[in-house]
Amino acid sequence: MVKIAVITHKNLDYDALCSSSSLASYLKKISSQNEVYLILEQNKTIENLYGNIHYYSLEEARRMNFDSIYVCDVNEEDRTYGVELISTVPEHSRYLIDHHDKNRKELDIPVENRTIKPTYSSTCELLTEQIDISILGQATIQNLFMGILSDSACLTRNVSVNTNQMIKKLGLSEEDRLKSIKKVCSLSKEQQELYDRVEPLDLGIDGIK
Ligand SMILES: [Mn+2]
Repeated sequence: MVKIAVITHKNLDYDALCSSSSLASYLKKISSQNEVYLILEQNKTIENLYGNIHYYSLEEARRMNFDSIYVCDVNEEDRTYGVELISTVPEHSRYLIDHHDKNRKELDIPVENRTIKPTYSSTCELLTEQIDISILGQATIQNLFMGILSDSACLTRNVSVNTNQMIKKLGLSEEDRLKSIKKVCSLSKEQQELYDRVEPLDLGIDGIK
């Protein structure tokens, strides 16, 4: 058995959640020898994911011994949930998959084990490219799309031709895409109330007559 930890950043957003949970289910699927533990900070966003996501707290993880560790969507010591677990596994078994370019203190992960693509919208886009998505279940595919949507502000920024190709690769139906868009991009009740209260901006400039 190979005991694998998958971790991500604090203050979970959909890209962090969806990339780490998708990678965890991928690692489970590629070998029956893999015993995979997704380690996440408590966050109510987790309830919005597709499929049954089973995860562990840091307290539980501290009591385990891992053979390898995968870090998703973060390369900063102070933003990583469970950062202390990294030093407990052999250096050559530490992996990073991320899309951020500017970092504070970087994680102690060998350069050859880092997959970082700063031009990508999201870690979910990067994962979609790097792994064999045909072995993933529909819920995981749907989660990968949510991660792409979330980090790209619903495909309005940081997108490229590659983003488009990866969305095509996911192969979701229009209906399924809309379901994810609704989850990620619509305003919450509280946000909508705030939005409705916003007055038109007065720039102090007279309109053109
Ligand atoms: Mn991200």
